[in-house]
Amino acid sequence: MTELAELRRPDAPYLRACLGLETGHVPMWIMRQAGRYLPEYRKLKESYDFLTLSQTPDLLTEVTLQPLKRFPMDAAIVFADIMTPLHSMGFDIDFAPGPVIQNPFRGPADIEWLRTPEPEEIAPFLKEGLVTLAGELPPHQALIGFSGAPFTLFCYVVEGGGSKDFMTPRSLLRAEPEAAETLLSALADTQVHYLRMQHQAGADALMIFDSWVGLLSETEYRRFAMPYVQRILGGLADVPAPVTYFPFGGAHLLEAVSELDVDVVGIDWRTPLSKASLRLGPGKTVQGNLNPAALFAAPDVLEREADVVLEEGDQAAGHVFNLGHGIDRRSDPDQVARLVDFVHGWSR
Ligand code: 1CP
Repeated sequence: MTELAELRRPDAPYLRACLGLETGHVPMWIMRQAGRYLPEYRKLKESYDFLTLSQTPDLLTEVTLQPLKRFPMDAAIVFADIMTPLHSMGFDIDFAPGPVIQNPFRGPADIEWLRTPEPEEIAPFLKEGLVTLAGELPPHQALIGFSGAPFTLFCYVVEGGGSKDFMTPRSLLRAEPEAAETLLSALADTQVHYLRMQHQAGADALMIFDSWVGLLSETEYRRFAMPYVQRILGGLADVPAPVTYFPFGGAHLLEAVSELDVDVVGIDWRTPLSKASLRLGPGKTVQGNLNPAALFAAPDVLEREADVVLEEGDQAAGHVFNLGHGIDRRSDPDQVARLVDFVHGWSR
């Protein structure tokens, strides 16, 4: 567990809420807050593709700060992707707009070229961007670094891109368990180096996205996903930064998730925060979980739905307000402005 005194920005409400401490207002940020719903992001996309934007220090810094220029968010999340560190493992990845892996991992033969990179080889452009960002953010705004969780990354690099059911990776776990384990371990070790680098460069908090664990039973989760998340957490044990774990679609896994040594658990919109918190047990802050669709509702309906989330979150050890998944690209920025005002003006 991280101590407040070890943090670089001990007064930032987001970081205090992660540790379950009192805050003047409920802190908030929005998953995918830098992205296509913002006209200024779409403008940059006319000149640069996603890889260039996310791999050029000045550009990734600018995009990270775009939402903070519009809205008084309590945290910035660095503009990268969960695929960003995988280039250094030997994967050839494009974006169209989701990730497309030219050389998917399909079995033992691919162990030949798979690499666990040295820490300094992983995304040096991101390190440079984080140093700049940490210098630019005021003390009350926190900087979040992130990675994918091994199982979710495994899904993409075995499938070769996005999928509804990721049947190829789920088959590989059974057909080639040893090769699958080698890949999962290499993914975990690379994320440890990558997350440590992000903290060292200036990230105040770290988040691990496990977007596809909803495909697994609890038994499968405990075998193929959870041990590798634990391997990452073990590798971060001496890093003084709150860690958030987001098992999207994982309501059926919360008892297992409660065993993870993380400060915050992200909850998607399907589970009320009070129920999630009871199942996670004491001492864990919850993050979430307004339905992203609520941003398309009339202002009074949006506020009513946000109020329910705030009341629910008030029953947990700590609450970081967020959407229950990434913001939809058709969302109206004015509705986001309204939401931030409402959350910051809400008092228990
Ligand atoms: O053309 C574009 O604008 C590219 C779209 C895009 C963006 C803006 C991609 C491709 N990635 C990103 C940035 C990104 N990805 C961030 C930035 C920080 C922020 O939140 O503002 C983050 C945190 C991610 C994380 C990410 N990427 C996840 C985990 C969260 C989740 O959504 O569940 C996943 C699964 C990805 C893979 C990915 N990258 C991009 C897309 C479109 C996808 C989904 C692909 C699919 O499954 O079909």
